[in-house]
Amino acid sequence: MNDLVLAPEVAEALATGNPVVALESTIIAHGLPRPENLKVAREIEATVRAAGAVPATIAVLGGRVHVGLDDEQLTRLAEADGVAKLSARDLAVAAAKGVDGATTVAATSAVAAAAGIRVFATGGLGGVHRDAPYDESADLVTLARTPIAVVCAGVKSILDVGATLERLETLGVAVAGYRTLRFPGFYLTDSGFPVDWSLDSPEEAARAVTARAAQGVHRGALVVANPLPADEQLDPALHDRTLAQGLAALEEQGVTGKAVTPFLLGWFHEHTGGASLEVNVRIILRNADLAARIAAAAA
Ligand code: PSU
Ligand code: MN
Repeated sequence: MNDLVLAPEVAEALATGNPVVALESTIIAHGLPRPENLKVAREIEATVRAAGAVPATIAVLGGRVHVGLDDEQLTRLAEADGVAKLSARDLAVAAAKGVDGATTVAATSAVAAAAGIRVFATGGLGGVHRDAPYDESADLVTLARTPIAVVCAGVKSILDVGATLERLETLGVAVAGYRTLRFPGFYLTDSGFPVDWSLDSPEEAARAVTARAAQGVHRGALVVANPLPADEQLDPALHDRTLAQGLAALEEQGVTGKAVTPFLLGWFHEHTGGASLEVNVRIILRNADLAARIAAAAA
């Protein structure tokens, strides 16, 4: 067995074939401001439970990879300073160093699949950034080789969405809209790009999850892109203005590498009078609910 620390409830659900939903921790430690982050982390877990699945928030504590956290561990992650942002490639070094770290979509999906979890909920995927020098999230290549269904609101709208969709196609990551043929734009309902498929119920999405395993052909992820209703999205004019200013500030302040995404999300949260935070929380809770329904239907 892998050296993963499974919470008792998660181990029990996996052993008995009950539904489990993996949740990432970078959202908590780096994507949302304190103190809302802890409140939201608890709400996400409660949402998964209410829809009939066991939540498994994934994070690294003292170097060990945890699948499912208790409230004390969740609090530590949300409140501690110096929690590292860990992609899949960082997990082994983090173990050697014995550090605390939050897992990105890449790390979370890799750990979840290793633990036997088939469904994962997040906010928005990483992807290809808009500006040179070239910056592409490891979320994309990791999803290419990780058999998991990821429920998200598309890719973050701070990215080059068209380029990211092209990369997902090249990498062989399956993409379907949830009840839509428009690819969602995270804060925005519609990114402006179409998708080839829609999955129209939790049961249909669950059939895709089980068919992939039964076929044994495609090793990559299935992205289930769940848009916000149009009346709940961030005002598109406010979005575009804030993004333009955030990208300019990024360059001015010389922010690069893995600090880019947290910087831009923080920029939105500070410059939209709380509106982007509210939208971000709604996105995550809606995705947690849908993921739990898919996991329950697949169980
Ligand atoms: N979605 C959110 N908030 C986040 C992220 C996604 O609503 O904070 C995180 C995810 O963990 C994702 C990461 O994997 O941002 C992408 O970071 P990067 O672009 O450095 O790969
Ligand atoms: Mn990057």
